[in-house]
Amino acid sequence: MRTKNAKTIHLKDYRPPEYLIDDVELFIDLLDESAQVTSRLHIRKNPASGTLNPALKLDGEGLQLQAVALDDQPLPDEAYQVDERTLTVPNVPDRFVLTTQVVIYPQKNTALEGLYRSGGLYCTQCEAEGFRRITYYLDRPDVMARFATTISASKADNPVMLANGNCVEERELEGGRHLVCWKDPFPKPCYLFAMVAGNLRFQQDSFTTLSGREVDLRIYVEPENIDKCDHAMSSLKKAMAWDEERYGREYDLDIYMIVAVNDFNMGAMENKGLNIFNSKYVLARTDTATDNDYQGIEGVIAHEYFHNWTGNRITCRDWFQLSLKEGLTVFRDQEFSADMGSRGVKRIDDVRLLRSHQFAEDAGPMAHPVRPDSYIEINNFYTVTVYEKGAEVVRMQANLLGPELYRKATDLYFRRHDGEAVTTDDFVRCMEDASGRDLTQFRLWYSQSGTPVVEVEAEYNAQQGSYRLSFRQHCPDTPGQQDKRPFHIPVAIALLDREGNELPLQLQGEAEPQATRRVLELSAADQQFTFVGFEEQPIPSLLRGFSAPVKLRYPATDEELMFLMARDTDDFNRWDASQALAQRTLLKLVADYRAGKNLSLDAGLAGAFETALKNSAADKALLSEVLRLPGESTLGDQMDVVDVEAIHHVREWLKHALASRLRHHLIDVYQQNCAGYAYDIESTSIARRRLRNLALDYLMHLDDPEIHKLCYNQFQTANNMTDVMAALSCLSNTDCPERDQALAAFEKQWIDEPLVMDKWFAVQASSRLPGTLQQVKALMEHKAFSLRNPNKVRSLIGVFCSINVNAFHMPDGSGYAFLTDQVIALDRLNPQIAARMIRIMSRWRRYDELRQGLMRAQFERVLSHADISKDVYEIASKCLAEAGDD
Ligand code: B3K
Ligand code: ZN
Repeated sequence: MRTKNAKTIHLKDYRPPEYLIDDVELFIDLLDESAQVTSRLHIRKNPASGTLNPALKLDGEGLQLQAVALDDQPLPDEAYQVDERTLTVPNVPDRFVLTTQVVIYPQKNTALEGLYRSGGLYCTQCEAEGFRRITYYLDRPDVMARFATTISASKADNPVMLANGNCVEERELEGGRHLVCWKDPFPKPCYLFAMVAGNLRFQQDSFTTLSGREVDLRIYVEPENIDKCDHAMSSLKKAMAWDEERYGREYDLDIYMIVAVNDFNMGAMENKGLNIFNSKYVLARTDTATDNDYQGIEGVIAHEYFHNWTGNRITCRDWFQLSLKEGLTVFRDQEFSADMGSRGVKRIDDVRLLRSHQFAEDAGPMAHPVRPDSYIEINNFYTVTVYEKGAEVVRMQANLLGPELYRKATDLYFRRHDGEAVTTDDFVRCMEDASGRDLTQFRLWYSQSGTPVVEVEAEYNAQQGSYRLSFRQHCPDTPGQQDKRPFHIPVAIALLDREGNELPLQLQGEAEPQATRRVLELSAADQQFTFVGFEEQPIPSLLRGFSAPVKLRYPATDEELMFLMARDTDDFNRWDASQALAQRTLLKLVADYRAGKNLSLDAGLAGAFETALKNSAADKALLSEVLRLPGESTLGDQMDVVDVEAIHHVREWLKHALASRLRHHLIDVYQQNCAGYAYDIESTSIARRRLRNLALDYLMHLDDPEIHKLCYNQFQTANNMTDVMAALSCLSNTDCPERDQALAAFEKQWIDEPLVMDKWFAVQASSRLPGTLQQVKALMEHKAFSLRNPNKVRSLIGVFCSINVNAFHMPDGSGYAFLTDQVIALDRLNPQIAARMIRIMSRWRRYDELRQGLMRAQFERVLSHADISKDVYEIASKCLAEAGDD
C-alpha cells in the first residue's frame, strides 16, 4: 500500500510561506518525446515568516532534474537535495534568482494533471497541485507571482501556442520551430498557470467593457469543431455583461481565451485569461447538443468567467479555503442562470442536486465541513459540499443582508482584498462590516458538517386567533464531529388562507402586521414564534425558495400538500409539495410491496397529477418538474435500509399506473407541444420540450406498440438533439424492435463525434432492461470507448454504477466487482477519476447485510492492492472506518 504518501494535512498547521516569489520566467521547449522546462524564479524571504534562515523547499513531482543555479551560478550537487517530492536548497540569501532545468514527459501523462497531451494538443491542468509536475515551485495558493512564459515547438505541429496574459513576442526559430512569449501582469498563484499548443482554430468576437475598453474574445477548438462555438461565445458575452451589472466587475486583460480539449478531469478551469475547458462545456450545435448541454455550457462558461474576480484576483490562502472561491462562484453562476432562463426551475434543479448528492455526502463517511479541517488528497475535496453547500451558505448571507447590503459587502470584499490570498472568514467579515450584522454564529455553517434537521410543529388557537410555529433543530454526528452547536438558520415563510392568499404577518408583541413574507431566524435548539390576527387556521408555506440547506420536517396532511402544490405563491414550494406527496405515495407502495400486498393507485396523487396536466397551458417549465417522480436514490434516502429492488419495482409500477390512468391527457399534452414550432433555445421552448418528453416517457411505460412507433418517429424526424435523445432514451429502456434500429442508426450517424457518442454510451448504460451490465462490459470494447478519456468513463461506467441503481446493486455483487475492477485499472492511469468512481459505493452501510458484505469486500480488495494512489486510498479507508472514527 502506498500509505507512505498518505499524510493527513491539517488546517490548524497552516503557516505563512517562508519565501515569496515575485516573478517567474518559464521557458518550455516542446520536443518529440519530452518537454524541457527551465524556470527562473525571483525569490525573496517572506518578512511575515518568523523562521530564521529557513532552507528553501520547492515542490516537484515526476521531474527529471538537469541543473540548478543560484543567481546564475551553477550549484554543485552537494549544495542541494532532491527526493521524490522536493528540491531543498539549505543556504540561500534573502533575495535571489533560482534557475532549474527539468525534463518531463507530457506524452506519458495519463493522470491529466500538469502538462499533458489530449489528442494532438498540449495542455495543462494545475489546480490544485499540478504545477509541481511542470517545474519545481512553491506550489501553494498564497504565493502569488507575475508569470512570463516562453514556449517553443515545431511550427507544423503546433502552429498555435498560448499562455496566460498578453502575447508580447512571436518569432521563427531554426529547424522549423517557432517561439512565442506571453506575459501576465497580474500576480497569481501557480495553480492558475496554463499553456496550450497544437493545431487549433479560433472563433473571435469582442466585448466593450463598462469603462470602454475593448476585449478580444477567442474560443480555440480543433478545426472540425469550429462550427460549434456560437453558443459558448454568446454565453461568455452575457456573463461579462451580467458581472458588470450585478457585481460591478469588469474584465482586466486585453484578451480572454477559452480552449476546448477532449480529455479533461472535470468541467473546466479558470486559468487567468486562458480558460481550458472540457469540450463538453464548449461545443454545441442544434443537432449535437441537448437543452441540458446548452444550459450546462452557459453555466460553466459563466462560472469560469466569474472566477476572474472570485478566485483569481482574490484567491484562497490555502486549500481549506476552497469554498471561498467555489461556493461564491457557484452562487454567482446560479444567479446568472436564473436571470438568463427560468428562475423557479433553476432553483429546483439546484436544490434537487443538493438534496440528492450533498445531503447524501453529509450523511456518509466522507462528510466534511464547507471549510474542511483536514485532507489526505485535496483533489478529493472538490465536492458537492464545498461547491453546492458552499453556494447555499453564500446565498443565505446574501438573503440575510438583502440586495443592497449584499452588494455593498461584495464591493468591500473586492476593494479590501484585491490581489490577496484570503480565507472564508475574511469574506464573512466583509459581510459583517458592510451590514453591521454579527455573523459569529452563522460561521458555524463553515466549520460544522452534517445537514441540520428542523422539526416544525404548528398550533392554532381559534379563540385567540393566534398561530404558533415551534422549531426544534439538531444536527446528526458526522465523522470527527459530535454534539454540534445550533446553527443560525433563516426560514422564509408565508401563511396562506384557503384561497391561497398570503396573510399579513404580525408577531405577538408587534403593533401592527408587517409584510406577508418573513424570514424567521433560528439560533437556538428550540424556538417559538406566535403570530396573531387570524380568523381561521392558516396553511403554512415554510422554508420558501429553500431558504436554508436543512431537512425540514413538518407533518403536513395530504390535503395540505395538494393545496400547496396547486396554490402556493412560491414556485419552489409548489414543486416541493408535489415531491413530498409523490414521495409519500411511493414509500407507502414500497411498504405494501414488501408486505406482499397488491399495489393500488393512490387517488389523491392521480387526481393532483390530472389537475396539473389539465392546466398544462400554465407554466410548462414548473409543470414538468412537478410531474417528475422523485428518483430512486432520493427514495432510498428515506428508508432505514435501502431496498433497491422494491424502490425500482414500485417506481416503475407507479409510472405505468399513472400513464394508464392519464393516458389521454398525456397524449394531449404530447401532441399540443409537438408540431409547428421552429427550434430555438429560448426558455419557453425548452419548457415545451421538457414537458412533451416527460409525457412521452410516461406513455412509453405502457408498452404499447402504437406508442413505440410514435417514439421511433420522434427519434427519426426530430430537428434537434433534445428530442432525439429523449426518444432514444425511452427506446433504450424498452424491449421492442425499434430499439436496436434506433441505437444502430445513431451510432452510424455519430461515430466520429466523441461528445455525441458519450450520449450513446450513457443511454445504454442507464437502460432498465435485463443484461445491461453485460452490455456495458461489451461496450467497453467499442472502438469509441477509452478508459483514458474521463468523459467516456463517466458516460459508461459512471452512469451504469450511479444512475442504474437497480442493476448496479444486483444481489450477486457483479456490479460492485465490475466497478472495483475499473477503479483498480483506472487508478494506474488517472487516480482522480478512479477516486471519483469508487466514491459511488461510499454509502455502502445503507444497504442490507448481504450487499454491505459484498461492498466491504470490494473496498478491502482495493486497499490490498500494492501502489494504490493516495486519492483512492483516502476514499477507501475512510469508507471502511467505523462510524465515529476520525
Ligand atoms: N477550479 C476548477 C476545479 C479544479 C479541480 C481540481 N481537481 C474548476 C472550477 O471549479 O471552476
Ligand atoms: Zn469553480
